[in-house]
Amino acid sequence: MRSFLVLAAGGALLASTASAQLVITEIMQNPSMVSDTYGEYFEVLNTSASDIDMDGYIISDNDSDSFSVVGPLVVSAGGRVVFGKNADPLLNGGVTVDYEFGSEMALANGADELVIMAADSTEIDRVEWDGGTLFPDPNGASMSLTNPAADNNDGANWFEASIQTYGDGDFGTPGAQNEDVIFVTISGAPDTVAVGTTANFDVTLENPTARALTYDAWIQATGDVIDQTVLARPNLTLPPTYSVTQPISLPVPGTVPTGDYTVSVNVGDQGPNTVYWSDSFMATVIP
Ligand SMILES: [Ca+2]
Ligand SMILES: [Ca+2]
Ligand SMILES: [Ca+2]
Ligand SMILES: [Ca+2]
Repeated sequence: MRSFLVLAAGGALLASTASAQLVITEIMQNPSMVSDTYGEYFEVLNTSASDIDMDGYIISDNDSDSFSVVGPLVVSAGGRVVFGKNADPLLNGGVTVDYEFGSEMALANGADELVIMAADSTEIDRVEWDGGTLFPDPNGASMSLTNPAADNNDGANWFEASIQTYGDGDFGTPGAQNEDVIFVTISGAPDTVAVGTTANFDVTLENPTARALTYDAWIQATGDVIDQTVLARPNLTLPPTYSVTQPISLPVPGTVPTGDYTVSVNVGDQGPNTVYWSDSFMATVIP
């Protein structure tokens, strides 16, 4: 079974970005399937633990583009909203837009800025991209922030989207987690394992994106009296568009209590035990 959990904005990140609250995480300044006057969008993530109503917030650039959000526009805790030039998915390349800004803002393909201010003009977030010097300079793909906790006004923390999750063919993830994703698939898992033998199965890890991804991988065995990591591979780097299948042989010594176990293959951040993607199977340990 292929499965992944979209949890990248989970507890660990929330804790480290308590003051950031709203973060610009994706900018489509240069769509190619439709004209820029229809297809531009940007995405805002709420990294706080509370819902935020952006009613009255001001979005601007450094010169003449500016609009005030006419709400309510509630960004749920850990959730995202998409601001788009045009809200009609039949015209904008298939983007689901939460808020249409229309002619009040344009996202230049070269250097331009996005600034979010609260209704009292307190600056909340700012991205100043540069048309390719430090930032990506895509055409038909969004600029995507690597990690909501990273400084999003540093071009090194942005990459060009390389997967297509919406609409007509441009690359981007409007309204969804930016594209870090690793598919975890277990195959050949046993239903029963006798003590004194090994549990044998295959684990396939696939990085479908166009850039290298580094996460911890570990295998967890959970039963009535046991919940422990049985194999760990910290800081595993998967190259771009890469898939690897690894045979696993877990010894089941005679000291292991018989009974039902869940064996999970997890990928994420092992320190706080944050699982981003996983697959699992159940097996019965028999005498
Ligand atoms: Ca364009
Ligand atoms: Ca602008
Ligand atoms: Ca543009
Ligand atoms: Ca996104």
